[in-house]
Amino acid sequence: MRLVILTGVALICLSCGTTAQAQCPLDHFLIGCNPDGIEGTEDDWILFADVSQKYRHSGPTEYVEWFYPLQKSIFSSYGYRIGEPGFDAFQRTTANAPHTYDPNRALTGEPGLDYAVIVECIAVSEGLRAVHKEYPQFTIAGAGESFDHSSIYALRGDGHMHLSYQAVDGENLHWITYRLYDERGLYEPSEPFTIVFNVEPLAGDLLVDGVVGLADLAALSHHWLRPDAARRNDFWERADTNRDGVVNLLDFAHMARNWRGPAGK
Ligand SMILES: [Ca+2]
Ligand SMILES: [Ca+2]
Repeated sequence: MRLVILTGVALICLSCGTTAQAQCPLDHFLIGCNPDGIEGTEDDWILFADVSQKYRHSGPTEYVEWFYPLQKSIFSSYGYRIGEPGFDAFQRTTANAPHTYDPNRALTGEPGLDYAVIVECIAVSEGLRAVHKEYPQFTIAGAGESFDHSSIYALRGDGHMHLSYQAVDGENLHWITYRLYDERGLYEPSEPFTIVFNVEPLAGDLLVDGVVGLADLAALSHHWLRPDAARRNDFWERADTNRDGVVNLLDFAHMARNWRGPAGK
């Protein structure tokens, strides 16, 4: 049933006009710069992805789960799938597209000319892939693989794009981690951001791989006492384990409980 619903919304989305695509019912990550939204601060030229919609369609009501459940499809290869989240970009010209309109976070200049934002996969679980079914078609299935969002933006005159996430099973933890960088060098790279599928990772498994270890502790220290954990940054990429807005000793305790993985592992 869910596959049918998602296929339906995908068709609705494909039929949207450029300005109406901001109303696309599928989840999208918004590419932008200046994450604090305040001009004249040190993050003005740093890329980021606003992930406010991450896991919006994770259950019967919005934001029920902290992962996307993959649904059995009609395809035998990589048979478990979901058609979101896609990517889009903040823009400064169409004020009646409130989801993407944010002049303070929109990139400056022309995509593909002044900047070239590359979406690079830096980690992906075995048996998961991201597929762009529309032109130009591509598949991301390994660390180091990437696509040029700005060239797609320039090609279509629109940064709105969809991805299909496909896995070989619908039970095990799967993940993909991206970062953004500007091939032209105008903007500085983003921090990594991860999408997880099928099950929620252990609390404290911040560099998601199913085990809580030293790399996760380093990630926690990076976010330590950082304020403003919120949906738009996925609660600092899950460092705020209890989603109370701050990364502190409580979150460390949750991580420590899972240290070196679940009992017996
Ligand atoms: Ca880990
Ligand atoms: Ca917390």
